[in-house]
Amino acid sequence: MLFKTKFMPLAIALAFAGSAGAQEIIKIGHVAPVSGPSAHLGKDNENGAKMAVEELNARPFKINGKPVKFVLVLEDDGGDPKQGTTVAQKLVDAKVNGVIGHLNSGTTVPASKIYFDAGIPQISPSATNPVYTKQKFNTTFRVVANDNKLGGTLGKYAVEKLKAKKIAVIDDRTAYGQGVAGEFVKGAKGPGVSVVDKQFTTDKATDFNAILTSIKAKNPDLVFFGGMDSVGGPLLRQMRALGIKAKYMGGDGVCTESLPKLSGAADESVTCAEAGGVTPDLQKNMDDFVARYKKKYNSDVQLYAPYVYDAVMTMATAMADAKSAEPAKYLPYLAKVKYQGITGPISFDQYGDVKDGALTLFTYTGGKKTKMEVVK
Ligand code: ABU
Repeated sequence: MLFKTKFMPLAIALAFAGSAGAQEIIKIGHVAPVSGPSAHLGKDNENGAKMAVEELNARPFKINGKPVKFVLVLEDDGGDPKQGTTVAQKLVDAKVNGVIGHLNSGTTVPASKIYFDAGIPQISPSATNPVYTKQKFNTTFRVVANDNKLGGTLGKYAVEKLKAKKIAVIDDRTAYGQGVAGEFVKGAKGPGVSVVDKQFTTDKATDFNAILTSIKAKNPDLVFFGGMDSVGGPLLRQMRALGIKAKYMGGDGVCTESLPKLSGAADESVTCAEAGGVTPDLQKNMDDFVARYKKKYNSDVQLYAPYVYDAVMTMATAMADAKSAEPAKYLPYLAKVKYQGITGPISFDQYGDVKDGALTLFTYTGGKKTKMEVVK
């Protein structure tokens, strides 16, 4: 549109119109729980998205030869499935070009139907329940390994490396906790290995005395917990207070920088896994990201901020490949994207799962999360 008036010469009007046309605004929705028990993890995810968008705008990033401006539309799902669908609809109504989120499987899966119906591409940086990408929605992608790999590998590790024989399993009955615990049990097979107790809690529980008393009576040598650190931390604290000396294992939901503070007992007896793996050749890039994050936010990366950062960059790369940020136009390019991220090379299989998803095993030493090994 031209705004030539008697007060504006034609040359200036053309320059004005040209620059206005050049600055396309691309809205990226980001959803995570920034309230509730997992707010510290939601904030971590949000920070990763902000870093990516600031860096893209600073370049500036070009699509079809023109600099574009990315704007984040931030939503809080509180980790609640119902709130998750409400904010998903809000993002659709806001006409976002794509969505990064949600954090929890329990919110990501129901929200994915809303994005699919609207044709909006979604990349989850952290939801690991396999169902998310198995719904025949062409809009669902994730940049982390799923619970088949995560739970299965942890189960094998418990038996083969930690030599666990009597195993107790607790889960929080969420899509994630129940799923990862189930996969752990499938992986924890071996001569003389048995699951001696299975207990359930919720993602809001604070008192585990009853279930831990039952577990203590079975004298397990390893306790696996499927759930997030806000429950897994106090659970570990109460385990130790009750005199349960068993090794403690959890999935990515407990594998956070906050576990020592939340449990007061995170040490070498704890094994957990992140659903991604940074190989030694990429470690420097990751270390640089972690340092930049610390400088900017004056706090440590909790868990998935680097994966969120990579998810945004992957989406932007697909837009550049497609020469368009229109969802229908860049979606096929996202399905075949190749992006070299700080967390590793990102491309997707036929379901939208990251190809060759790795995971990383951690323990805790001196109150710090300590990397043990990357498992491909
Ligand atoms: N993957 C652990 C945290 C998110 C989730 O899947 O619920």
